[in-house]
Amino acid sequence: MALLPILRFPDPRLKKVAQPVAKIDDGIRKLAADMAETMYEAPGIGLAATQVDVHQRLVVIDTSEEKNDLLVFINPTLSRCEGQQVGEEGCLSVPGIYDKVERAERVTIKYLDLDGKAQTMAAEGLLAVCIQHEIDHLDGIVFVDHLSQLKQGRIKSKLAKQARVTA
Ligand code: K1U
Ligand code: ZN
Repeated sequence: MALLPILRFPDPRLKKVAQPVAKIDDGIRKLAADMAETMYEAPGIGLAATQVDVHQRLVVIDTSEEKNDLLVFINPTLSRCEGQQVGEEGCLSVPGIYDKVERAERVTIKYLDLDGKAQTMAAEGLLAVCIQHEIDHLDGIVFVDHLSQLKQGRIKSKLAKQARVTA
């Protein structure tokens, strides 16, 4: 397995729309394993292929306390969204920035698993938020895109300052 570099906002590659995975082969299985290792090491509760500069529709998530419940979603789609929740979000591509985003409270997701089998899952709470956040990444959307222009400007300045200090 390998740790993959994570793109940082406002890298324009985070805006690319990912393409559906055409064939689930050993390359895709290795990508999923490398993404899971990268997510656990970060640490984070989710990671989309877009964030590691692979523009295919693949997401890994683990919102469990024990970090022992890895979910891999290939070609995920939201078939149902219900209710509303507002929660604080972070992003491995926007380090050190957290803000409130409105999301659906409950979602139903359709996807392929690593054996290429079609699956359906219902989720609520943090898992539902994380699923929506990761599918946004596949569509080229970062959580800060949900914030006001004023907040986005402040975040860009803060990240640029951080980058100068660490350079
Ligand atoms: O997509 C990503 O960048 C991962 C992101 C997922 C996410 C977090 C919070 C709300 C919605 C989506 C993260 O994992 S940020 C890091 C984080 O939330 C976390 C890190 C360590 C322990 C627990 C959470
Ligand atoms: Zn993110």
